[in-house]
Amino acid sequence: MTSLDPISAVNLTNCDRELIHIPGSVQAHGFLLVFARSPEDRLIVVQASQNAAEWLGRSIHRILGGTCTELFDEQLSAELREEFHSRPDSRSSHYLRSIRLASGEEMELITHSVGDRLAVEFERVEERVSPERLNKTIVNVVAQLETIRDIGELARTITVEIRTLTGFDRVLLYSFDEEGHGTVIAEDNNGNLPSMLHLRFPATDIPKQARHLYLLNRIRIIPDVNYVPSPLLAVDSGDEPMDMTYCVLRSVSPVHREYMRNMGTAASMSFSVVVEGKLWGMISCHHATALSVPYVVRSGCDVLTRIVAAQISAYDRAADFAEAIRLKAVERDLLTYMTLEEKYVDGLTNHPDKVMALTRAAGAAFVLDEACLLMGETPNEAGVRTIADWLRNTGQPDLFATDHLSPHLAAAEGFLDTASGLLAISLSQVHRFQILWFRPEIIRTVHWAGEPLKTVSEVGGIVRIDPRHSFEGWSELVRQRSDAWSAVEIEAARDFRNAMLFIVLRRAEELADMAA
Ligand code: BLA
Repeated sequence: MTSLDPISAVNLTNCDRELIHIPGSVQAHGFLLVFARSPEDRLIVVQASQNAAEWLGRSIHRILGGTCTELFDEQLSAELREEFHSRPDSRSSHYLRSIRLASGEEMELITHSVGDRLAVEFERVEERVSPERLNKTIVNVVAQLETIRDIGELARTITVEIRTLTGFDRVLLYSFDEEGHGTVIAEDNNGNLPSMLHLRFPATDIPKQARHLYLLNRIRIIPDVNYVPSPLLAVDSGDEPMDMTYCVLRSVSPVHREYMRNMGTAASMSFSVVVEGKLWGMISCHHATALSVPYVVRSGCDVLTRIVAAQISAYDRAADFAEAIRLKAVERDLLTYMTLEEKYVDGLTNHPDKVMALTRAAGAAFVLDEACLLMGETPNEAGVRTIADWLRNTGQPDLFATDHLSPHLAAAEGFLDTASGLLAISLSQVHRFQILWFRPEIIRTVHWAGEPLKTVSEVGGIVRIDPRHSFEGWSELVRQRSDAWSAVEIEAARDFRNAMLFIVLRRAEELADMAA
């Protein structure tokens, strides 16, 4: 069996390498059987978690290599054979039904297939939930959607509904920024665990491979962080341990278990909020003591999460669309002014407010061969020239955008109050014609949950990775950055550049015609 010891990993990059999809063990609230089909269409157990022996009351040696009918009745064996036929390589788990073991224990069966194998997970049933209650919550959320107008309100609603449905102490909606850092944007909490609202968590708290896995399998449950993992055993010692991406019982990374204990949470459950194919955020539920939630309730929460994701996508699109239309009108006005003037540049310089409005900038500058025209809040002429020369002389693209200019150009540290952010277009490599838009520095205070970078520690020359111990608030001032340019604003600059190229070219042709 594969055994990985993530605690001895060396740095935060290695943290991304832990093979969390093949932990080689399961959590203790159930057991796993992996079946292959014999040529006679019999189901043979090729891998099993060791704890199957206790649940089934027979030795693991009699389970491994045995057939389905030796373990279960004919009806269940037939149903599992049918699963094999109807869901080849299913890539998502599927609820079959509940059964009662010989011990009298009730288990829910969840299946999925990977390649030519069928994984059957047996999960202990702790609680029955009435379909009416589930139905009521879903109908309630959908009804509220009609009146909810923004992400904040939507986020608050979903955390309240999921907490009511599941009984967790704390439910958070956690959204990721471009760099993968997360902010808690909504919370519903009964007071047993501290509030995390508005706190920020570093991207390293959920490493890359975990984010990838959470895109494939959108529900993660850890009913009791203090469980004893049960190893997965195979009939054939050369067999690869099962890929558990789609397993509900997949054993948890030891680093993450330590993290949960440091956080004071004994149970957790997460749902991935996937917007336009990307992990936009997570709904994260915590409990101070062990807590399990039945499969049907988890599926209900998953449906709610998908509704929320679709709604977020709709809000984003509607907002982008409205902004794009607004900027298109500004662009149209500018182009009209240009065509009305004999010297088209006058059409722009006579309307500085419109030029700045095109990208929602605080200042702008035109650099045309020797001329330099400034409008709004900009660096002085020498400063603008320094920036424009740097763009031109270092081969920057014809469209350049940053909300953090100083790491690109050290001299920009002298103009933070006007040019922490820069959006620039260049029209021609031959004649110099650049338009630069500027945004000032916005100093922001970011409230982290604990100091973010203290995850690698060295004790007696041994470097080890620590999930954070401290979740006490810790503030950081973010400097030298402006408000970010949105994709719509950057597109407006690109469209404007294309339209201007067309006008400039037409003017040149007209002049040539007149001269001929
Ligand atoms: C997984 N980390 C996770 C998960 C969450 C977080 C939500 C998903 C599993 C779950 O639901 O418990 C992090 N949980 C948070 C955050 C909040 C929260 C930020 O509630 C905010 C309120 N973690 C580390 C370091 C490593 C690490 C340093 O801090 C690696 C060295 C790893 N986190 C880690 C791994 C997983 C994880 C490997 C995947 C666990 C798994 O699915 O097996």
